Amino acid sequence: MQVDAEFTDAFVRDGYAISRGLFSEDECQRFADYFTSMVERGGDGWAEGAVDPTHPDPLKRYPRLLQPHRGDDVAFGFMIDPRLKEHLTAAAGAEPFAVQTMVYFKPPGARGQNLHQDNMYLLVQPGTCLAAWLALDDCDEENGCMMLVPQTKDLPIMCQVETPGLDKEQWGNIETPLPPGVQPVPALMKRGDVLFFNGSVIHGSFMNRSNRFRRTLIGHYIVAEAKQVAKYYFPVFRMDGSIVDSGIEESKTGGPCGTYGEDAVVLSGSFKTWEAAH
Ligand SMILES: O=C(O)CCC(=O)C(=O)O
Repeated sequence: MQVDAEFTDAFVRDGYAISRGLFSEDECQRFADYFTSMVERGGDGWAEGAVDPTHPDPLKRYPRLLQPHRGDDVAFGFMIDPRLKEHLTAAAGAEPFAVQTMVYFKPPGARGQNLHQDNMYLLVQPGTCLAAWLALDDCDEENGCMMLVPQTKDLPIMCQVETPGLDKEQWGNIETPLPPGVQPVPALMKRGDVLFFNGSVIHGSFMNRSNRFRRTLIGHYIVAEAKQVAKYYFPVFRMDGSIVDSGIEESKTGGPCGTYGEDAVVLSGSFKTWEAAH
């Protein structure tokens, strides 16, 4: 498959790019039905926490599914889909390795995801991680589409800040601050579009204020030159589905994080890894 030069140019320029209509309506309907049935019958062991069908919080009725590819063929097939492989390879310049799948349901009324950088969790070194975010429903600002922050593709991991009250609309009270003068932009997507972005890009999503679901199937990858990734992401897979059993070690620490100085980002504090915090 030939990857559009416009896609690659946009990814290299911005650290993110959307490939329109990469998956068909039918494929998306099948994924949406398959994973919605999975969570509605209890998550098959992949749900984050117990599924509580009567809970007032929509995210407890429809929690996200984490790492279903570790036992589910549909999720595994998505993760190593050749269309994703081609786009990721074009974007990163070399074929990456696959480490994660996730399904978000984001039903009506669900809170969004705080602004963050994915490499704060994956801790890929050297290089970064990559995400492929497939829209299983049309996404817009009303149902809480992804929000991307321009000019953040080369940032180090930034120190997160407390924002009291954020958890009314998002998952918690801590978020990655925006560079001075820069605002997040909405990623307006149709079902079947795939958003690709690197692990430095600050992104998140706001509340779903519509009466529509906003479901997504996500794959996470690490660049070819990576030598370390956080423990949670093992096993690491090649894009042909085989396991990588040497050459990539566990990242151990959080290390320094950045703050916005007068003219440049200053590396100062240190952040706690997700694994250390849980
Ligand atoms: O789908 C969302 O709202 C957030 C997803 C996200 O932050 C991610 O894939 O890293």
